[in-house]
Amino acid sequence: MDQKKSGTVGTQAHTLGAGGETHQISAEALTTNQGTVVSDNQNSLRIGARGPTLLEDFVLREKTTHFDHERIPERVVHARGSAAHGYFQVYESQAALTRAAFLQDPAEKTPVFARFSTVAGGAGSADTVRDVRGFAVKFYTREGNFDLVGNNIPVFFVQDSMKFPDLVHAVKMEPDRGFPQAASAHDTFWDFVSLMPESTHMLLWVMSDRTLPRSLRMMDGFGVHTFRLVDAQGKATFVKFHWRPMLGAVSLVWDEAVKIQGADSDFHRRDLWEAIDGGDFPAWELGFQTFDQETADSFDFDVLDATKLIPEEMVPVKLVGKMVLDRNPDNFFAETEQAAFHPGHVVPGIDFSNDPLLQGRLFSYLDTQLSRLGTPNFHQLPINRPRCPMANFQRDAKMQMAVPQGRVAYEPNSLAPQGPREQPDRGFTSVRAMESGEKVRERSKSFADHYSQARLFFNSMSEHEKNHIIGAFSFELSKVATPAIRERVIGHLLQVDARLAAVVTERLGLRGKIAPATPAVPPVDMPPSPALSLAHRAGTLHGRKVAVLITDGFDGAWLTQVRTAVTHAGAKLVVVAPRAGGADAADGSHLDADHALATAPSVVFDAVIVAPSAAGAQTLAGEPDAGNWVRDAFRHLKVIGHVAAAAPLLQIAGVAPGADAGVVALDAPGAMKDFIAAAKHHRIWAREPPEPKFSA
Ligand code: HDE
Repeated sequence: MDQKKSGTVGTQAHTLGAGGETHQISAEALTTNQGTVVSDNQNSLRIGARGPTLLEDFVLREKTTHFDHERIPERVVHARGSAAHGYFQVYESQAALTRAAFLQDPAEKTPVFARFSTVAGGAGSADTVRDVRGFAVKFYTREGNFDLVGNNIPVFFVQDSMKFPDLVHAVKMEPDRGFPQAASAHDTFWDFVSLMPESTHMLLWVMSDRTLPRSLRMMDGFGVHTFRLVDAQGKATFVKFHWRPMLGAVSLVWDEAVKIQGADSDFHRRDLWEAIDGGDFPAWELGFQTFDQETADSFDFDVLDATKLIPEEMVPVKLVGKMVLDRNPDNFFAETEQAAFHPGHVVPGIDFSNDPLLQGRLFSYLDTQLSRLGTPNFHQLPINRPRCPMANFQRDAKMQMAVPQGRVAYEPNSLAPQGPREQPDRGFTSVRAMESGEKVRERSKSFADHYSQARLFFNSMSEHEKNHIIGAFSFELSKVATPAIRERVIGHLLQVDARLAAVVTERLGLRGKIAPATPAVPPVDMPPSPALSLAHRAGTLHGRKVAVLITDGFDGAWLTQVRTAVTHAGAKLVVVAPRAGGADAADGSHLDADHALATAPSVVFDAVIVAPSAAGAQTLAGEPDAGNWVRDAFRHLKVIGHVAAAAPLLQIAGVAPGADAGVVALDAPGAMKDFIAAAKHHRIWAREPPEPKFSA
């Protein structure tokens, strides 16, 4: 086709919206950034069709220059992230605790933008790596933006902000070789944490199922630090923030997470996007753990220490409101990438504590925006802009989008009586607090107990959760090449739990006696906190994906019933067939497939149904992809429903019909109910070997 002609057909243009901020696709002329209409977007300007290109070609140079600068530095941590818009609504007024505007009126919907992330990997890294997840929410309240910049784990690796760059350097790719990407299983990470006893509690969490969430929609969130809520009279109450997913909190198993990295490295991003796109809006409840100074003083630990949590059994979590994410971003870069979160973005009614980690963060997040977004005017980007009036005398700086009027850019002034003025009554006021002491670089003695809560966490886990922690330590330390580092970690584990330390030692094949680490203060045994275990959360199929594997000759009427049952339980039925085009039912009708078998291994589903025809099952029994589909579903403890005709395929996969409560024959009437009931539990834990000898 003639290149020149094809370029002029159906050209679309981006036009600047009225406020200059929105770009809408319209069928108008394609222009340069200066508005000059472009006649040819296919060919650069040259002397003769085969001659040299001219420097004069301002269209080419503008387009190329803009393209060359499309990338901005990725976040130094939390680079890989996915986000969505939504709203928050409080259940009832929290005026008794806080004057924060968005926590007063149950009828008021406060817009939010929530970004979830991994910590260690780069922007293009895989979603299902073992890592802490960021859980950052920007509330666009009518009294300013409040950013709750939390994680999916309630504690942190280090107590003082001074250690954060070291932690991050240790976990990121090793600087000489540039690997491993998005992984803590390497020497520098374990070297650092083994020398930081305060990391032990967090390590227990990181080696647990918490760092392998099934979905961003199915994980908890925590504000981590102690904050303050402040009422209209200035009275402050300490608070820990919690987010509880309405879809339940569930995790992947390790082998599954690893295989998903190959099958779909965008697994979490796609899952969040598709759920919202399909109208299945994820939601979380916001919880407060509130307490006063006297209660704080009664604890054996310090509430200013971010390596400690407050067990819910000691201070219950009160659910105060709900966040619903109901809209995907229009543009990943403009919104998700340019969103600038900062724990220092607070509103009247919310204040900080002296947690030294939080105090350091209050500096870091503003500073990082200057290098990432390049200007102190980052608040003018649409995603960061407050949705309430904003006025002050800050002026100029790079990429100034506003055109302030008048000659007054200072305060006090008498020349602009209508200009913005401070508001002693309704403005943000810090909690009045008496602070005194010597100027020191010193860690409080109240931060010295590094093992009691690590023990608490381990002792609060169910058996399978404990085994997963043991498996993860064994796996990660097996990838550490320096024996002294492994032994130092085991020294800490000996202070946590004897079996944990012994099994990890054995799995690593370490010989000789390893000395326990010397605690700075003797650990205390706290009563277990069942709330820390995910095993006690109620099961549901809501938001889950159930895959059905069919072949030509499948039973169409039966499949319709299966779809009804699965949909009724709140899940989505996904049809997988040997070919992308789908399969013909026994009655001659045709069903399109959602995926071809080779592109949709069972790891990306929550439960599976094997429903080929007898002939189809014979053929599939000879296909490695099909065998792996069933074998992996079984290995990953998923509930497997099957028709009688599936027997040859089950046999190849080593799955005996009726092997356990999670292998459900679906031919009998009413059997679908059993399948749904079993699948709600997500995994058949009884199927898992109690203490695998070598594998994770
Ligand atoms: Fe962050 N952290 N952090 N962090 N953090 C950043 O800010 C930092 C910490 C968290 O989706 C950076 O804009 C310091 C704890 C989330 O955009 C940076 C310290 C918690 C996100 C930064 C911490 C977090 C970040 C990188 C120790 C849980 C992603 C880019 C004092 C409570 C937010 C950026 C998003 C991002 C600094 C520790 C959560 C460099 C100095 C503890 C969810 O400013």
